[in-house]
Amino acid sequence: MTHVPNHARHGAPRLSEDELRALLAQFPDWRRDGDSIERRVEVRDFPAALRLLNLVGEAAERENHHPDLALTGGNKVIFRLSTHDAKGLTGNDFVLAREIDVLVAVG
Ligand code: H2B
Repeated sequence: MTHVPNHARHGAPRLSEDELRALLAQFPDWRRDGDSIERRVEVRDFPAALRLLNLVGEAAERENHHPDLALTGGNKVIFRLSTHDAKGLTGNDFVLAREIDVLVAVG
């Protein structure tokens, strides 16, 4: 498992295509879309979606790494991660992606 720190690192370098390929293989629920990675989750209902968004929002604020978030169709949540400072994907995106995976898994 790739080692990941627990706080966004300022000035983190963009990942190379090789690094991205290797990391994405460890994140099967995420798909790459250009300079972002995205995960879509369908939860039980609107309150569950709001709870998940709040938990992810708190994690993001703790890490100072802010995702794009959307809630559509009443129970579908979209997470979209990119490092704006680096204009691309960095290790910081995968730190938060792993945390989102945990929060989704625990419900
Ligand atoms: N979030 C994301 N997703 N990308 C960034 O580059 C980023 C961030 N930069 N949150 C942080 C805040 C930066 O603006 C501050 C100054 O640390």
